Amino acid sequence: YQNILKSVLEKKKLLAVLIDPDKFPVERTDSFLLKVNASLATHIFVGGSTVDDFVTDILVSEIKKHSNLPVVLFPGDVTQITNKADALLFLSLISGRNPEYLIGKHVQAVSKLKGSNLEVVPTGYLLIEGGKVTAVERVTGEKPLSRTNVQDIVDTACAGHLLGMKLIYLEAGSGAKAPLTQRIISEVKKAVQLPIIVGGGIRSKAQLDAVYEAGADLAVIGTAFEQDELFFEDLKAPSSAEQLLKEDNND
Ligand code: 1GP
Repeated sequence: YQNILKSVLEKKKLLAVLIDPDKFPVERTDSFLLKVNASLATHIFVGGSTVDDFVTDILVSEIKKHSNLPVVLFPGDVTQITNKADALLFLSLISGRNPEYLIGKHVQAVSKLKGSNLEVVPTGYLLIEGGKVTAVERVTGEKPLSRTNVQDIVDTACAGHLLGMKLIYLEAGSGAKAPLTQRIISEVKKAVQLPIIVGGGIRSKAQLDAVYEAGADLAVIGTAFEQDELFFEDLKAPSSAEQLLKEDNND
């Protein structure tokens, strides 16, 4: 969390590649992680809405063999908690009213977290209309917030802040038709003095830049990489020679 805060202060944008253990064949880890490591990615998020027991544990061990990026759990359920990751987004679905996803799963998680080294980061999670019914909606039974009622989104994020959440995650849902609008992101950013995570439906460099420009501190991309690894080419980290040239030009 301190690293995220530092990046926000330095105005450095962060990018998480989301790997869903339910969809990702573990044999692909090696080649996939080569591309992740050469890209602008700063974090690896691991999680999904429906994942079989122990699958996350095996996948995180494998990821750790092939990348030094921090691995952050983004769990759909308690079964996805593994001590092998670095941190856990302790997500509370504050856009919904289902007690299970506001506090119930968290109580269940406590026995799993005892003695664990995971850094637990309380995160206010807001599901917002993404143009289709998403897995989060199916699993939690919760309707997303309306895209057009921006004040409701802002008030929900502010309430999360007042409750002590350390991150706000604005979620359009995996595979959303379009990313969240710049207006939603910028209004939340203005109102809440916390790092803002934005995910769902980001499929191009232009969309990623728009999300950052609006105020997202950390963007999450899953589906676009799952469907086409060539997308990593658009998000390649500059080589050290290119980086030096850029810095010289800025001087
Ligand atoms: C989903 O925000 C993430 O929880 C990523 O969404 O799969 O659409 O990139 P995509």
